[in-house]
Amino acid sequence: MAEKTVALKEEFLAALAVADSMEAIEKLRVSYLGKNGLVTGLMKEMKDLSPEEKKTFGQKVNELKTEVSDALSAKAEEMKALEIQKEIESMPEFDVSAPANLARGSYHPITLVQRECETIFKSMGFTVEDYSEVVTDYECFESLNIPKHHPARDMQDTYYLENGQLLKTQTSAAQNAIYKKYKDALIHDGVPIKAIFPGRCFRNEATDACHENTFFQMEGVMVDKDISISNLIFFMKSMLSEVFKRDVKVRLRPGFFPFVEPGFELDISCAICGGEGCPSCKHSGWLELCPCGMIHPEVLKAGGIDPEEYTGFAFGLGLTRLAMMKYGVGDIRDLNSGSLKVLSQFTDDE
Ligand code: FA5
Repeated sequence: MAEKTVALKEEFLAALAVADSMEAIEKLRVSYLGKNGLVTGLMKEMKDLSPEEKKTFGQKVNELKTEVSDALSAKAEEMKALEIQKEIESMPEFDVSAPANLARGSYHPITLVQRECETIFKSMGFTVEDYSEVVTDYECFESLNIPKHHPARDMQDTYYLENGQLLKTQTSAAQNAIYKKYKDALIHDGVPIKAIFPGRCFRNEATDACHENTFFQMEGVMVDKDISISNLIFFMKSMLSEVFKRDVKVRLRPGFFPFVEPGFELDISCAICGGEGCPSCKHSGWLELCPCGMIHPEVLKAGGIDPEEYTGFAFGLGLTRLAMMKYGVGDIRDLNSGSLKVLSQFTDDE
């Protein structure tokens, strides 16, 4: 009879070794330890044995019962751990160090272009100035030779605050403050004024593919003795060639701005259509990008600088339009849309 328990144990261990699920283990438990199970069946066979044999065999069967039960429990634990492991492995990858479940952020294309221009101008000795978005009428117009009721104001309608201040229509609004900030160094130490001031501008006007009511400009001024139009053209061409990484086709045509004399419109060949004509360039093949000119004597005077002794140039680069040209954005409104689908395409690896 003892051999029977050994044989049954071997048979059970073989079956247990191939059991690969909780269900299979449960089936084994029922077929060995259940009411009609194989181990229980051995117990039933004891009734025909002598009392002595009953004792020895009973012990063996009890041992077998305990071994089977322990082995089943151990295998069930092992199987549970395996199933948990499988579940963990089937979960999506998780990186504890990753920031919240958000797509990677990116710089706005206007920020990218602005930084690029700043780097270029800094390398040419210009300082980068920051200036307020809310300005006075004097800063935005009067100091720029645009008195009240001057028709030039019609082209730059804006948003006025109740206290008479306004949202600046042009970065030129900072010119007067810059001249006053640096005039002493110019006059007493002979340090030329070379500054750029990027900023957000606002105009109350209808929007279309190349006009927004909120857009960015970057103003630049240089004042010293003997500054001429040649200096202006040199700086403009150097900057645009650096930004576009190629020789850029530009054209200068006369332009009127009360704060420069002479004044020019600097246009660049439309990069969207290659100069063929499209809605972005109003079908002209050219995009008005950077009005500029020689600073008007009245503007220098208002800044505390003697126009008999000093001359200078100023330009007002349309940063938003420059970003459109550089990145091939056909509609200016996409840049203010806040659409991540559009804006995330311009990420650089800074
Ligand atoms: C001016 O704002 C002058 N202050 C520029 C200037 C500075 C001239 C210094 C001379 C000397 P204008 O209104 O043309 O000029 O605007 C300058 C540039 O800003 C335009 O060429 C264009 O690129 C951009 N711009 C103007 N209005 C808008 C608009 N509504 N949406 C997008 N860009 C605009």
